[in-house]
Amino acid sequence: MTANKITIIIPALNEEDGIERTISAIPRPELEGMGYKVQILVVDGGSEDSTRERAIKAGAEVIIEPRRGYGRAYKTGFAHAEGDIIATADADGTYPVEDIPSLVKTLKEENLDFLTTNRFAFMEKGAMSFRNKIGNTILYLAMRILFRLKMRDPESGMWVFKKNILGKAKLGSDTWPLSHELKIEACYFNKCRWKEVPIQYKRRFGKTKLLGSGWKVGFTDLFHLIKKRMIR
Ligand SMILES: Nc1nc2c(ncn2[C@@H]2O[C@H](COP(=O)(O)OP(=O)(O)OP(=O)(O)O)[C@@H](O)[C@H]2O)c(=O)[nH]1
Ligand SMILES: [Mg+2]
Repeated sequence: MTANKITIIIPALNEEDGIERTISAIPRPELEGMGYKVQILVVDGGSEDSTRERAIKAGAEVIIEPRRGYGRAYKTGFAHAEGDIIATADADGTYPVEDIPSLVKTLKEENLDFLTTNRFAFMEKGAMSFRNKIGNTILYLAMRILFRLKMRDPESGMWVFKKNILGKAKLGSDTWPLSHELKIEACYFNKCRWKEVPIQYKRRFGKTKLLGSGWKVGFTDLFHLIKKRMIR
């Protein structure tokens, strides 16, 4: 592990519409000015469009993870991350990657281990469907009841954290539940110092990569939360 290095992990599957804009919005000079070396790591799930070429052109390092799944992509990204701090975002332009420097400052100044984000704070109209808002609210209540974690947005995909928290995290999910599983592992089982901060959330570029119906994904997430409470 290198000191003062930040790795920004971006999972991507056929995101040629958003990948370049996402990478170029990362304020690399500002992070370097703060004393960080910057590794931008795109974990490509075998895209069949120009995602990889565009990511390289925009200055990212690309690794290919042909095994499908959002969680699988992150676990592979974690294994290749060189930084002592990790930040994450989707490749679709929805998350405010320009806020990474201020999020890193909050992590450091408040001596936190894990920082997660709340997309409901400043959400652009049309950025999340009504159905997904309902689903996410049910998951928020489940997280609160089952794990006593008051996180408004347990499925948010933008996190900034110290890499060393991964050492004790048992991450079983290869798919969407990885997002809340990481938070549960860090904040509930390993009692790390955490905070949820409000962010802007924008409409995505390109098509969603959620497979199947949103309800199916929601029920899988809820079932995973309940199972995680019973068996770790
Ligand atoms: N490597 C890899 N990346 C994936 C896979 N599935 C999704 N992704 C990426 O993970 C991120 C999250 O997927 P999204 O489709 O944006 O899911 P979401 O943010 O819940 O929903 P929308 O943004 O509203 O579509 C995106 O950058 C996807 O390209 C996969 O199987 N492999
Ligand atoms: Mg997205």
